[in-house]
Amino acid sequence: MAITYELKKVCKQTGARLGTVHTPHGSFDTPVFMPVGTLATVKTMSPEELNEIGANIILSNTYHLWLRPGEDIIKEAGGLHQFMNWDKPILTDSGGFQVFSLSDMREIKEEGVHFRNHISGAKLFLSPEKAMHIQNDLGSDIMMAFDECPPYPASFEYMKKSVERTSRWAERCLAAHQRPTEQGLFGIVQGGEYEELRKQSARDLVSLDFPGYAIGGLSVGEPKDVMNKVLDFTTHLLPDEKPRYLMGVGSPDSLIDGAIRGIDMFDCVLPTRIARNGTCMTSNGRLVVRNAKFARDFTPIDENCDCYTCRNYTKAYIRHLIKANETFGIRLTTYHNLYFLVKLMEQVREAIAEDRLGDFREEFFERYGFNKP
Ligand code: PRF
Ligand code: ZN
Repeated sequence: MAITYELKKVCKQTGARLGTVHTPHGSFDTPVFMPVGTLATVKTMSPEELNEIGANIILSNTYHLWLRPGEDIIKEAGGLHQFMNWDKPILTDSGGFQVFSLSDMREIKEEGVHFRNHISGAKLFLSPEKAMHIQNDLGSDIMMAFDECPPYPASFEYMKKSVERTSRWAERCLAAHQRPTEQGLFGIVQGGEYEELRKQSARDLVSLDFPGYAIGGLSVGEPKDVMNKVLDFTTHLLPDEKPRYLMGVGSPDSLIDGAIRGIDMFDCVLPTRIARNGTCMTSNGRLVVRNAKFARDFTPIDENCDCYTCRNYTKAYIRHLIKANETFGIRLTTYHNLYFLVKLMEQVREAIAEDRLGDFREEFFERYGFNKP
């Protein structure tokens, strides 16, 4: 099996899991946050910098790499790891979600999804078989099944049909997967906010025995308490001996609340995206470094951070760079935000090891400002 999960400890205070996932390109400890490298690069960061930050797995996207440069070129380069010079684990999303979020004019059929290229407008078709073929060519350590992520809110009737189709697609993904000993394929549980449908989806997928499971269809516009409720009734439907991945979630509070609900893996564009418009995550909450009030602030973004950015540069300087459209500015904020989340997950793992993640949550939320009305 390409992917194995080792459960090391469960936090007595919260039920959060401490574990390690083993892949053909090495292991990573969980709970983990995966930086997003959509187009075979985590925007503005070199692999050396990602290593220095402490990132041990990154995510990339089937859909984007299929459109450019094309999976054939990446295969010819020796696979995605070689192509982008990253030798640690890579997870690729299947393209399902990206088709639904980037493309208007799409038609969902049993065989797959017809849609238009979000760049050129050309007609395209993606199916479970095609998504597997592309991910096999990319050579990622963890591949994702081709699923449908319906918008929020969706009716029970629509969601039921969608969940059943996603289960049939999952079966087709397993059948089409050509390299099961080199690459692990994760199933994706859907079902929106409906407990009955999450149960049905989990039951279908667990019976197919994937090496890991994702929870999809969350963080699509629903309130936070809906997401937490869905996690409360979904994670325990999944086998304890497999990793669980909450897709597209990366705000600090959701990472902690997800871990408490038994999630092991997370990814999100949030830290890198907000960095590019000058917003930083700090131990005291979000900080917009572009703000005029920092024009003469010669202190670091976060006094409590020991990242490269905070050890060497001031808010006034970073603000100047970003306002002047100097690339170095967004490199500095991107570095800091990724470091912040990677360090946060290290602290979460330490707290689980010491049975005090509940206390850690209280302290973190208080400082970050989540407890304020
Ligand atoms: N499915 C897939 N990728 C995803 C999602 C999903 O539901 C989400 C939902 N937040 C993010 N990325 N395949
Ligand atoms: Zn920093």
